[in-house]
Amino acid sequence: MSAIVARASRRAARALESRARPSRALDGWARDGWARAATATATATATATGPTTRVERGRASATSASDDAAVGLKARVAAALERANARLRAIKRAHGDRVVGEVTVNMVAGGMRGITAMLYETSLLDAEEGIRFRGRAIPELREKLPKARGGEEPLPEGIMWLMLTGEIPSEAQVRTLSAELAARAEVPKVVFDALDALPKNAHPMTQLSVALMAMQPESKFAKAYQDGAHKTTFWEHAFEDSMDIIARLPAVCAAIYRRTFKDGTLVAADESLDWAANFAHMMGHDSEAVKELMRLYMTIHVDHEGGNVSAHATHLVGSALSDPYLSLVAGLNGLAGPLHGLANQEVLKWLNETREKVGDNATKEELTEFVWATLKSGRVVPGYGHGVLRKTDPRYTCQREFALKHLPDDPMFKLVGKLFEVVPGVLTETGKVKNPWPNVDAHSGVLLQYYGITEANFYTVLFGASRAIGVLSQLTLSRGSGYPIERPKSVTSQWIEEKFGKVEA
Ligand code: NMX
Ligand code: MLT
Repeated sequence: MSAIVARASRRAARALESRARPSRALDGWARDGWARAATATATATATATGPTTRVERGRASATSASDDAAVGLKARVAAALERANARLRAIKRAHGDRVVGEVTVNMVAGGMRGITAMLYETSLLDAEEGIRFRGRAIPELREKLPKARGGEEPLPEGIMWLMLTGEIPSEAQVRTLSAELAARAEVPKVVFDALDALPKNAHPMTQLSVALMAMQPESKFAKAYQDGAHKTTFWEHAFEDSMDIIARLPAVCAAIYRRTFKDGTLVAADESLDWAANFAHMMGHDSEAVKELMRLYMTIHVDHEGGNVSAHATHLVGSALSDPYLSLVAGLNGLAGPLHGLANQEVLKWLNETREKVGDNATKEELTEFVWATLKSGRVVPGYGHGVLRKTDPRYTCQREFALKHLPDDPMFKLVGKLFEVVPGVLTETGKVKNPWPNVDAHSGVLLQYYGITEANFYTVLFGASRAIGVLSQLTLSRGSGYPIERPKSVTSQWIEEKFGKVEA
């Protein structure tokens, strides 16, 4: 057993122990039988699967089932990869030469919209129905994924397991994963030093990017590559880095929050909490309601198939065998754009602007006029429209359901509801907007501000922490399936004219 595995195993064992110990405030997180269930699952999964396949044999030689709390998930990923790779080989044999779609000049010149051009297994977006994670829609996942004790929202650890393996995890499996993440959560000091070197007014997304880059020298993937690792083991190193990154994100993001918007003091992790609840706790928000919101938020933002800017950028950079730190930062820098993830920040600002201008009892006519004024000033209406979706985003709908249950009388929530009645009509009237309906960002800020997370500039960091789970899961699978370096062809406008005929300008 390597020193790294031994160290991780000792930390995992300590984390499991601390969960087995009765704690002050468990906030719904199961106390009894915790360690027993986690250990039993890790052992049972490893035994049931057995190191029978090529990928698994590689895994089994690197770790030992009895002392690595992550083995449950890693073994399932190995088995899932073995199945997926066999299927992909068969698909290529049977359908490799089939035509998927046509590419027009408008598509080439129009942001590649509508071009089907990549494999991405963790989720798939349907223009009418919205996102499905491994074939399962959000309402089904809210019902079936494990929850915190006493909680009603799914734990993000569950969707991570699902994306990596294609399987709905048991409660015990999710808790094993949660324990493993807690065991890896220690953030190296260099991250805080790097953050301290930045001005406090650096945008939180810039801070997140810098913090992750400060951790990059620890990349196990980069080290393994330099040490000459065989390509069939790349996924394991990507998995290890991904686990480390996801484990540390709550502490890193909370530190950014507290140094930017609070007094800079850090709140210690509470190891009795699940990943999302601990995130809220370290930010300094401790109500059970805010923890439930974080669980839901972190689950629904996790992935949106492969073509969105953050997923695609991560995927593209990863295809050059850049390690998961480098790849994720590429994706997060894309998420920081106002047409992508930063839209959640822009929505809250725009809602506040709307409220200041028209008040809480605005008529539909007054709101319509305000929306037109936004458009006429050359800006977009943030939170509306989409590159693929052609209906209301189910992530908007599930946040609305949460609001109806927990904050039905909040004036900002009511404003969001009223805008839903006027914005689609206005956008349709422009004659050019292909999807006039709200997307995920139209709602998220209103829920966060209700629970005291009013700092809009931080919202994209929350989106990014969740998105990391999805894009790093796919990155691990991509390395496990040996996807090649991504390199589409580009052309010049002169090439188009030479091919189809010269035109008068
Ligand atoms: N407000 C004003 N104009 C819009 C909007 C909107 N919400 N949505 C689309 N348009 C315009 C768009 O700018 C384009 O105008 P032009 O031809 O003058 O350049 C025209 O309508 C056609 O665009 P579409 O094909 O409908 O949309 P596209 O696929 O190019 O862009 C978005 C998709 C999401 C970038 C776009 O709808 C938008 O800018 N929305 C507002 C920002 C936003 O909410 N982004 C978050 C997306 C979700 N996420 O989290 O990433
Ligand atoms: C996302 O969650 O990534 C956004 O909805 C943008 C997209 O899918 O293009």
